[in-house]
Amino acid sequence: MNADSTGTTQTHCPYCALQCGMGLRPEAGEPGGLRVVERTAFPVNRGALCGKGRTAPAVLSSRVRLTEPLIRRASGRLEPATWEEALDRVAEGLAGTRERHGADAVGVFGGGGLTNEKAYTLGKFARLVLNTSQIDYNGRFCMSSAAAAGTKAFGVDRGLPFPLADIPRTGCVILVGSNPADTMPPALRYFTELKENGGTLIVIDPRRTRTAEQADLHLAPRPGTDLALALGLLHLVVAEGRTDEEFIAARTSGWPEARAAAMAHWPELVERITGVPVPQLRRVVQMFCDADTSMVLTARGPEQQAKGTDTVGAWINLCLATGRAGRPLSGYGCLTGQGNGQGGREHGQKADQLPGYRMLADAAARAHVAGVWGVDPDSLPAPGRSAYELLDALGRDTPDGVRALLLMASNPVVSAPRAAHVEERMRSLDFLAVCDVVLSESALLADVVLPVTQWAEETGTMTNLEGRVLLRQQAAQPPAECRSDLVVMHELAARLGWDKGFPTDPEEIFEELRRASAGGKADYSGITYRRIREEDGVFWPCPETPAHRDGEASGDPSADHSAAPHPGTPRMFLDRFHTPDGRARFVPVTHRPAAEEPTGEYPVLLTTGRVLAQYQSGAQTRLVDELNKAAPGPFVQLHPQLAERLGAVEGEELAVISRRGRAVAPARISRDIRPDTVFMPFHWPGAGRANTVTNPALDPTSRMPEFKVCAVRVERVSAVTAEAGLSVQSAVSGADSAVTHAR
Ligand SMILES: Nc1nc2c(c(=O)[nH]1)N[C@H]1C(S)=C(S)[C@@H](COP(=O)(O)OP(=O)(O)OC[C@H]3O[C@@H](n4cnc5c(=O)[nH]c(N)nc54)[C@H](O)[C@@H]3O)O[C@H]1N2
Ligand SMILES: Nc1nc2c(c(=O)[nH]1)N[C@H]1C(S)=C(S)[C@@H](COP(=O)(O)OP(=O)(O)OC[C@H]3O[C@@H](n4cnc5c(=O)[nH]c(N)nc54)[C@H](O)[C@@H]3O)O[C@H]1N2
Ligand code: SF4
Ligand SMILES: [Mo]
Repeated sequence: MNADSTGTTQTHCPYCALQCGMGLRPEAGEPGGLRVVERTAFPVNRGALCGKGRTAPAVLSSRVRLTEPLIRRASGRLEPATWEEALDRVAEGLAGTRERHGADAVGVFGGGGLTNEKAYTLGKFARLVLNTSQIDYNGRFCMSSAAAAGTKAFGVDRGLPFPLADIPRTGCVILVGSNPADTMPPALRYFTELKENGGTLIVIDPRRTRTAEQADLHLAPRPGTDLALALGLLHLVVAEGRTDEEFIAARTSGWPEARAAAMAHWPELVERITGVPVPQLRRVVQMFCDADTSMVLTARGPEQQAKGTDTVGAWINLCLATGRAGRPLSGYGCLTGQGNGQGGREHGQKADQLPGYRMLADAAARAHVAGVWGVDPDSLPAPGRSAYELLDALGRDTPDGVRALLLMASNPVVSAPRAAHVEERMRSLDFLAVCDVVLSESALLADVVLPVTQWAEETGTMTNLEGRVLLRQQAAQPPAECRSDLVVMHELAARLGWDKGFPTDPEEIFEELRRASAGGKADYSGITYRRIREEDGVFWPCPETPAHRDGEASGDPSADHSAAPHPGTPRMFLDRFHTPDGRARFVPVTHRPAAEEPTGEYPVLLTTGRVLAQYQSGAQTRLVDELNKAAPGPFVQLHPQLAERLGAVEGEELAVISRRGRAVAPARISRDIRPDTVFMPFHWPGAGRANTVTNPALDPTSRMPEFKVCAVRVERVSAVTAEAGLSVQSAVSGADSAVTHAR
């Protein structure tokens, strides 16, 4: 296949957006028949892997892996079937719904873990074969707020506009709601090197995480108040004369309005809203502005809020006002999450987008992509609903209801907000088809389940959190009855009247993607599989230079071979931003409360997130013994003060109850969290499913749900007393001082 002389294939981890490089070598007796070998030459992780990456081959040979198609029979059970029968059934299910209720009654839900080739093909499949507008994907739950804010301010959304390797060389980094010690362990090195080089690290998180432990300064705001915090910092920047007027005049627009909005956020007011004392706010401004260069990096903490777009906008404003953007070693970046969190949002599985980060509502974009696809631009559907809105519309018996769904690479029964409602919507579908590698909680609801090949069994490109396009290379043979998502789409397209246009060879698809993306914001046209192999990845935008194209494709002697291929763009915005006038745009924003604030009935805040040893809905990592030992199940992290008021002891079952439902998990008592807040990881289904409780309130721009804050009541399962609810109130009133001064 792709192995070198030692039998090792260079590839990448199946999980997060760091996309750590690894080598895989066949070896009998190893889990999955593959030994994981260090790939020290790959610059992002230099050989380091976290436990999830190291154990990933075990999922290849897991006993509970799907190895044959399943169809729900008259018995009501999922039973084995042939591929022919299963594909016929899916084609019938989708086409039948369309005939009865129209094209928009058929929905598609994709995933940010899909390769670029798959994400591209899925978007094309939805728009052409199904002709539906109803496609979106789980990336909406991930980085859509940062994407929206980045697009507003800079004119383009690339998570990090610089390589991770720049981090240790800057002067100060503010890490907002990001816990790389658990979510991207090999990347923690960049922050420890920053400190070794004399730089400072500030972490903003309502919990004292393992990342916060590394910080020179840790701020623990109330969940959902990051917008006020950023505005308060900008107020101080202005008040203390730390703005960079030259930069503002030369490279930005909209400062007066943004400045006026920030000035309404007095430090004392911000202290009241966030619980962060004014001296700490001043200290942040000092550390950030004293450094010659500095960065703000956000992750899901501030982004997964019903005001996530404005919140990220406020942090970007802070960078712009202080001249910390569009300059070497300074800037704003978002640490994207899923394996292809970046590429997955660029090539057309998002409700409003076409490949190359073109917009579906833009006539010129439609014309370009329709040209590549060989169809009439008018035949392309309009933009559709966002992820939660799509899930909420499933099975609805209304003219705009979505009655059949093709689900590829997501497990919303565990990972969507207000999950019991989403599960109920999925159960009421006329037809559900799921492509997965395991029988996930969502696949269990399906009428047809198609078993697909996994990362190490197939080739395709991924774009990591730096915008670096990478090549995952096939290193193993899949089980006989597993097929690639690309084959599934090819076969379904053929059954639905599209003999052409849906190839199964990833490189052939990538060649088409290059053309479709050419001239778009995320321009991949200068990138080839060969270049990625030779250069350890290529950063987009990377347009194809004419001479390069002619010379390569035709060997035409008249072509100008002196022009080198475009080198790719590791660092963006150094000369100009991606807006029409080249200036970054300040966006005026003001603070507003979370969609749910604490009340007498629901006096505590719930926030949710991740633990080191489990990945997302856990569908894959819950199959690995080593990971289950490290993280066996859900828990409720709470402060001793809150535990004492509840009378709760370590390990006892607690119920966390919101207006949407109730989750039960053991108490984990810790001083590392604010007393007014509890934390639950969201990796498990069943009684401990955190998303039973979470709030689907959406950000008006990004349509991101508010995973990071909702109001709850916490009760002991064994001894629910009327008193408990009351005494919790007094526990939370002293919350700010307890967490900010405890250490
Ligand atoms: N082990 C592991 N690693 C992963 C994943 C995984 O599931 N498991 N998933 C991958 C994916 S898809 C993603 S998106 C990334 C996510 O990576 P991160 O964003 O680092 O992960 P989270 O745990 O969701 O949230 C980060 C922190 O935000 C804090 N937080 C909660 N509420 C607030 C708030 O209101 N304000 C602020 N400032 N902080 C808050 C939480 O306490 C948490 O420590 O991780 C990727 N890596
Ligand atoms: N409460 C709360 N909820 C959250 C979050 C939070 O912080 N708090 N975070 C949100 C975020 S950031 C994210 S990204 C989502 C993620 O949540 P999900 O979308 O549920 O993500 P995964 O668990 O990775 O689901 C991927 C599924 O696809 C399968 N799969 C893997 N690779 C492939 C492939 O190549 N093809 C196919 N067909 N299937 C494949 C896996 O086996 C798995 O079943 O969760 C969101 N939910
Ligand atoms: S940090 Fe992310 S990419 Fe790297 S090994 Fe762990 S899960 Fe895989
Ligand atoms: Mo994510």
